[in-house]
Amino acid sequence: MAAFPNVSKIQYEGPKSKDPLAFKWYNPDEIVEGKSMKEHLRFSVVYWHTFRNRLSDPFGMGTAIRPWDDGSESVENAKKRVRAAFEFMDKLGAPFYAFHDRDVAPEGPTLKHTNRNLDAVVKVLKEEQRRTGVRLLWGTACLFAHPRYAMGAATSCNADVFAYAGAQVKKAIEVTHELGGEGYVFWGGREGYSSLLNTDLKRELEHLAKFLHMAVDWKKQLGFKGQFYIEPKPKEPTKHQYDSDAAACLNFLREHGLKDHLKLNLETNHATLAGHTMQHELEVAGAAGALGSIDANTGDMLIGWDTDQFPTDIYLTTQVMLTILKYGGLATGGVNFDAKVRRESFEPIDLFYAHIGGMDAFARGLKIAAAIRKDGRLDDFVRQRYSSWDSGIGLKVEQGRASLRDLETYILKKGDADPNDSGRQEFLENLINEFI
Ligand code: XLS
Ligand code: NI
Ligand code: NI
Repeated sequence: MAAFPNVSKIQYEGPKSKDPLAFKWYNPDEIVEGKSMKEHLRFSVVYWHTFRNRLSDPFGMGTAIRPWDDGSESVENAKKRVRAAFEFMDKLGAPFYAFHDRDVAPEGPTLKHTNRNLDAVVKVLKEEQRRTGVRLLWGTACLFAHPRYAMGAATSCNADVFAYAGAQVKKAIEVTHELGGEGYVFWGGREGYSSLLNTDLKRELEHLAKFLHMAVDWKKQLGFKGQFYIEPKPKEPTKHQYDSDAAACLNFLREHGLKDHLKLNLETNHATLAGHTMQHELEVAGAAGALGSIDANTGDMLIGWDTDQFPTDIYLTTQVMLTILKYGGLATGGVNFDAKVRRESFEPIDLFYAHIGGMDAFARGLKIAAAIRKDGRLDDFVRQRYSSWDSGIGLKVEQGRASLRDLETYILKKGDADPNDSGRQEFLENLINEFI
């Protein structure tokens, strides 16, 4: 029985279409900057929000209507969910998906049972991947939902919990490898603290580094070639998450000799929770050669949590795509919709509307960003703004050939610095709006 009997394959119909089940902008085979939209954007559907989220909130029970799901934690039900998920992704035309181990298969009484459950469901995932051609963008382990992880996993005060988490991650990497995953994500679910009164921060951070090194070693032994990512987030569920933003993650990776092994998976709503824009986070990662993948969503400025809404703001997607194009695109990563429909949008069809909207918003952002780049005025302006570094004293500094004494000699001779030029922010904002 089909899960979405009234939906057929979503087609591109162009901007004039009034069909809510058609793409207006996402035209998979259309070439932008020498690559198809499909290759640029590498859209991915998340299993947890799309197929496991019942749309409850702290004040009310789930509202989601999901006829294919009997609500039980049985392996049989998990398998039925897989069929529904792949029907959805296939009809949507999303080339990738992402999951946590515990999204796809239920936990059993012991790790051995749990692994057996996972293997049974992975078999079906494999079958469905083969049937539809949908691939795994990345896998991950859920190290935050079970009560054993209340104090964190790799940063737990309890060494047994650390061991359990390690065993779980070992298996999750194996399963990701088996499914041909292009990557594996470490999001520090509860790696952080609620109170420093009971927390040995230094020790916890060292444990986290040990944990990641073990994962890197296991990856090598296994021959898994996928990319590892770390996903920053400043708070929620803990008051202070260790991987708080791109800069903090990069510093941690460098300090512990992990920089070559992990890139960043950046999420829009996490960026804003950290007091940054998504573009800032992307630029920080890009500048460090660590721009890996994105969790595409958006927050609500009036709600202070990770609301994980679908991205629909063209201005935002334009900024994101400008930076992604600037740094050469997403190689192994993708535009992964770590987003959920609102509690009020409880029908199965809403899952389609949400994803189609997000895909169209990113396709538009891509086209606008490419047009801005082709136009060249923005790039020219920035290049011109820094032109004093292209020759003379600027070039000497950049080449590491100048000392403070040289700077003194230079300015004493000159008398004063050349005047600044206007930053022209408003002019540039108007320029961007020409393209939107
Ligand atoms: C939660 C995170 C999570 C990761 C995967 O806020 O975004 O969904 O992406 O564990
Ligand atoms: Ni995420
Ligand atoms: Ni999130």
